[in-house]
Amino acid sequence: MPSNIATSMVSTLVRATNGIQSSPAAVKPKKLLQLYDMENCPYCRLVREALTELDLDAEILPCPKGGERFRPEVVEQGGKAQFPYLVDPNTGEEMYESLDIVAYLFETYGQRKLPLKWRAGRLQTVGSMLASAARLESGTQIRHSQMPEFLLELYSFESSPYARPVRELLCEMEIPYILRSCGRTRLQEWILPPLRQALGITPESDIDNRRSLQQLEGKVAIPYLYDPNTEEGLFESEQILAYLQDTYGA
Ligand SMILES: N[C@@H](CCC(=O)N[C@@H](CS)C(=O)NCC(=O)O)C(=O)O
Repeated sequence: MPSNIATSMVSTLVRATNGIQSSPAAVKPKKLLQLYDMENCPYCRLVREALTELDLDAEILPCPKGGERFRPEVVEQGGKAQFPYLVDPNTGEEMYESLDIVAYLFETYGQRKLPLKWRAGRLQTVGSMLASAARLESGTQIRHSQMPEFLLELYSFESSPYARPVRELLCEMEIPYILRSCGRTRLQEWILPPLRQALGITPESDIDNRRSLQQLEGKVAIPYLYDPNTEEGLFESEQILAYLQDTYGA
């Protein structure tokens, strides 16, 4: 296993059951939520975990250290460079503070009681800091790139060890994208895609993005990147990383 995936797996294990399973929100936002985010920031991770758990999509606006594309927008709108920063065009809410954002998402869209683990939010923050430590500076430092014209789309769930390096690179390159949430809802989804294919298993899913991907590509494997600029659709983290560097690397 390449070391990149091994340390990503450590982050996944540290976060245990967080950011994997979905129980879709009662109400889905009409307009995409916007999240100003830094991939390996422990606070931003908590918000992305909640997005997976509520099955909410969002436009991710990457703000690595030294970033110039989206960081200034946060300072202008909110008054300081602090991440995560959520903008909800549906309600006009704009907010800092990861745990406030998580509570807001559960209340506004989940329309259910905040799960106990999120009420012990400080513990989640400590756990997320440990997960960040495993990835050192990955996904936090700027890497210059060309800006795509149209938003890329990444099918991902937060704790996927393979999707993480893709999100890190998108963040470093300051490439904005639509995060298509693809949490798991069925036991069969825990079987890795190659084995599923070998056994002829096609898991049912309650998740719209998983069902769309199955229809579009005939299988579900995470991560999956769709680039409307080139009309390329790619599975396999290694291939997606190479594609992003070749297509948008400065
Ligand atoms: N209490 C805040 C803490 C957020 C925070 O400290 N974020 C760091 C990144 S991990 C930050 O914005 N640092 C400033 C910067 O990166 O410029 C929360 O939970 O959202």
